[in-house]
Amino acid sequence: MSVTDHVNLEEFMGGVKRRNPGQPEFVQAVQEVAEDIFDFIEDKEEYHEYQILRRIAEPDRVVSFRVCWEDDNSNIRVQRGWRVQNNNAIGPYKGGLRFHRDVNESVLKFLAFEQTFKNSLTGLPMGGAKGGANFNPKGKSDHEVMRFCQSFMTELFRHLGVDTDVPAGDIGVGTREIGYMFGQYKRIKNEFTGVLTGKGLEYGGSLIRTEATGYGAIYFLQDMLERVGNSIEGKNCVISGSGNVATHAAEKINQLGGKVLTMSDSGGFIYDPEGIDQEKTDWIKHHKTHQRGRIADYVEEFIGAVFHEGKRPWAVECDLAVPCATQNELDGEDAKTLIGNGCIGVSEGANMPVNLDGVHAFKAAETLYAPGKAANAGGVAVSGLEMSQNSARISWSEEELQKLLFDTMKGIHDRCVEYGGIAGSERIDYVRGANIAGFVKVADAMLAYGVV
Ligand code: NDP
Ligand code: 2IT
Repeated sequence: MSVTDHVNLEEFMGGVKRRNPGQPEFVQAVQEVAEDIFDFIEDKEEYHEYQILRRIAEPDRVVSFRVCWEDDNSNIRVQRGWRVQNNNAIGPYKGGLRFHRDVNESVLKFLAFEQTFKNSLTGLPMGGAKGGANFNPKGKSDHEVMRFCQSFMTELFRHLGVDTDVPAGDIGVGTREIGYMFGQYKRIKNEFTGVLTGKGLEYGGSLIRTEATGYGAIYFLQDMLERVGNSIEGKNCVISGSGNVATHAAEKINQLGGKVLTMSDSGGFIYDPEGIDQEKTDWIKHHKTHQRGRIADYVEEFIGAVFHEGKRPWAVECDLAVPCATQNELDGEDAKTLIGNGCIGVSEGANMPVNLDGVHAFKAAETLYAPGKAANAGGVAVSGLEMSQNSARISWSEEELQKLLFDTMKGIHDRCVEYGGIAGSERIDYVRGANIAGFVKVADAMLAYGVV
């Protein structure tokens, strides 16, 4: 067989597994995309000849580096940092930075791969990247976090640039960390540019960037429900996580007349039968983001709520589920439990929170199921708008940005509908729609460049 002969899905995935040993998250993300793309490109010779999917599944570059810093007790600490620049066919590399104990190359490669399709779906000119470090911010003082961020940026800066690579936040990286990293970049380069997004409003940040991912995930859920004549009004919703994405998803569910029953963190979940309304959501935001507390403390504050230690919320009866914590937090059994309990809609605020068995279960049950690369793209879309505002040295009003976010999510929904139609049915396969719509733009740009 010559290298240009068509390989089938199994042969392709065999190669991906062989070339990426010990990287299960990356293999999983590629598998989920390849299942749809192989079918789509079957009769499209150019994509085969130019090995487009094979090339997208091989990052342009993976940079890894040592990050040394000194803790408050004068101990020298050593962490590993990475930037995975997956693909820049349609724009500068763009994607978040994650600081979490469990970060490794596999996790960042899967996130950078997903980001490539997600950024393409937004319609904005952004390539895909992700980075981070195996640094655990929990229990660290502000000064420890600052010293870590400065050391991290002292190496990372040489790989960045407004037209090269523009990072942002993700798990464990919020406005505080972006501030420390932006300050260090500015100091090293003697240059004030929009090289990071998610910045504070005082130094070039965009209004509604903080809210964008969670709001966007709920707009997408609303779009899917509206298409079948339904809505969020009066629905019970189960949410996981209690960080940036989860709290803003909860806020939007409340605004649209739904009821939020659960939130979680790595310690367990809280169930509040009265509903986590706006006031309670504000308390969680403050407690988790500013006081850096635990979700378990909620039950001390709000009577009637129960904390389930070490558990995830998927067995709570609901109409809608919005996983907003981390990858593989909802498996096939959880999906079946949700379906059995009458859940009709799932929107992924997190990246790849549902494992492959779960994806297959939702597809088989005809659940309205939106994959993260479509549903959580509102965050990076507003990051793209932050880049535009920084380049033009202007700032748009909240009203303008809210409308842009709303319209962007609708645009992504409509592109998924365009590519995700199921023959002989009114239904939409949103996973397939997102994978193909995201792929086509990147693939066609790559074809235009020839072999590079
Ligand atoms: P935050 O750091 O603000 O919050 C993360 C939340 O998830 C916390 O409640 C955290 O609990 C929980 N969590 C993290 N890791 C685990 C784990 N291993 N097991 C159980 N719970 C866990 O992050 P974000 O809200 O920004 O990110 C959440 C998800 O959304 C991620 O998948 C991220 O990639 C995705 N995303 C984020 C975007 C953004 O704009 N921020 C954009 C698009 C997607 P604890 O406090 O105990 O660690
Ligand atoms: O997963 C994601 O899309 C993000 N963490 C946001 C990336 C960004 O560049 O705003």
